[in-house]
Parts: sequence; C-alpha cells; structure tokens
Amino acid sequence: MPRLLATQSHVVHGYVGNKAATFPLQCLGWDVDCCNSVQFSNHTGYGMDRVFGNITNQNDLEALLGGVFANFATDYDAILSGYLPNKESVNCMGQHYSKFKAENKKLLWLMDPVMGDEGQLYVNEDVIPEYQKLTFSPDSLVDIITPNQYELEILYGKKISSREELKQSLQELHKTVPVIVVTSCSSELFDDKGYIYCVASIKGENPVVYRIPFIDTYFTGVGDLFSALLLDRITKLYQDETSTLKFADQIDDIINVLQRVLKMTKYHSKENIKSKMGSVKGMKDMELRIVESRDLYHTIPIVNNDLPI
Ligand code: PXL
Repeated sequence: MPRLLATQSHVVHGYVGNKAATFPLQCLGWDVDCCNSVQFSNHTGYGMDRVFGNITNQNDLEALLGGVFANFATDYDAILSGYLPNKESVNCMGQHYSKFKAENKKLLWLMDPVMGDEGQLYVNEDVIPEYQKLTFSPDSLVDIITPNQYELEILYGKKISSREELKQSLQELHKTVPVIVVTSCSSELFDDKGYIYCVASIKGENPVVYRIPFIDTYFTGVGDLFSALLLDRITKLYQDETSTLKFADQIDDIINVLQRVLKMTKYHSKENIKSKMGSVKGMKDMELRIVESRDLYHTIPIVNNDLPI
C-alpha cells in the first residue's frame, strides 16, 4: 500500500486541504498520514469573520513533523504540502520535508504553493520569500509544484501577460523544479474565452495546454483535490515502469475526474444559489461532494478508437 504524508488544512465542516485529499486518496488505495497546518471551523471563503479555530503553532508543527521523521523517516512514497498560513509553517514544512527527501531518494515531493487566487492573497505575505527559497534554491528537493497563475506570478516575481512570458517563467522554474503544473491560467493568455487553461510542463519537454470548460461558480478545494490526484497518478507512473499511460494523459485523466466531481457537486447543490465568496449559504452549498464522488477518483479508461477490435 503506498503511503503519503500530507501537511495542509483541516476544516471541521466542508472539504478543503486534508479533508479534500484524504478520502479520495484512500479510495485510490493510499495510506494517508495527515499533519494539520490549521484546524478551522470552515474554509476562509466563508469570510474571515466566520473562520474559527487555530493555526498549528511553530512548536507544535515542529514536534509533529519532527516526531514523524524520528519514527517513520523512510516509510513514505510521497509527501504533499498545501495551505500553510505563515512564514514559520512554510519554513518548518520545508526543513522537515527536505530531511525526508534526503533520507529516501525514491520519495516524491509535491509542493502546492497555496497563496491565493485571482489577485487575492489568502495567507500572510511573509510566506512568499519562503516559497521562493524552496522553489529556487540550487539544492531544491521539490519534485512537483502546482501553482495557479497568480501563485506562479508571485513565485516568478513578474506578472505574466502572454504565452511567451508563461513559457519564460516555466523555463526559469525548471532550473530547479522538474515538474510544474499550472492548475489554472486566465483565458486572456489564450484565444478562447469561456474556458480556463491548465498547463503541464516537464523539464526539457514542450509544455502541454489543456482547455477546461469554465463553470461559473465558486468552488473551493479543487486545487487540493487536483494535487492529491496528481501525486497518486505520478507516483504510480514512476513506480510502474510498464505503465503505458503518459504524463500528458494522466493530467487529461485528472481534469476529467475533476470535471465529474464538480458536476456531482452542482447536481447535489440547491438550485438558484449562486456560490459567492463571503456567503455562508452559497459557500456551504458548493462544498465539494467528496463522499458522493467516491466512484469517480479512479483513472477513466482512454478509449482509443484507432485500435482494431
Ligand atoms: O486550498 C484551499 C484552502 C485550504 N485551506 C483553507 C482555505 C482554503 C481556501 O479557501 O481557506 C483554510
């Protein structure tokens, strides 16, 4: 059974962070160890005045990750990090995850540099240099990062207004990170409106662009589910040398799974409520239907119509 260590949010109600990642990964056969970077009543989209609970402080995070390293240093196949609220938590995760990597060369590290979306930062500003250090350090051990366009711009330090600039930013990040998946790019970079774009890039290869129909509502936790599914697919790809599915097909598959989870979520939501940031009713209605989607997480077989029967 593959085993994963994930350091990201716990929410009592709803599905972001570890709540969005754990059950799907368990459905896919993973043993999931969760370290909670925060324990909140709900995600921050409900409005900051409606978020209750605590950030795991530096001493506690240090004790948890240090303790897990002391007891289980070589037990994991993959390590994942997501929402970390401040500089101290990003730094602590980075130091411990680097130790896990140094101890076990086969371990895959996916770092989702969760900072914000569409121009809005939802963590402390002081996390930015910490993520930049982990990304650009010449001895960086991060294998995969999954920023959205806004987070990529923050890491890169420049606004990205064209496909050429997007390519340049990827080349810069590839100096230290082998796999980059930009989970959502604005349609302004491409010609078609009404879609969002995902760009997957492996060092030394041409990036692949995926066009995704835009669903006009506000879902939260989709990025967390994406990174969990990506780590599942990539780990299995690396571990199974006989696999015929290519990286580009795996991303296609993940996007298909996510579309189906979003459709399931919409199907179970009450009609006429348009999800809006800061509205409890709307946010609650659009919580990902992680449990109802239990049959959707596996790879969707690709039907190749060219093959003779
Ligand atoms: O990655 C999404 C996320 C994770 N954790 C918390 C959040 C959000 C998005 O709003 O508020 C606490």
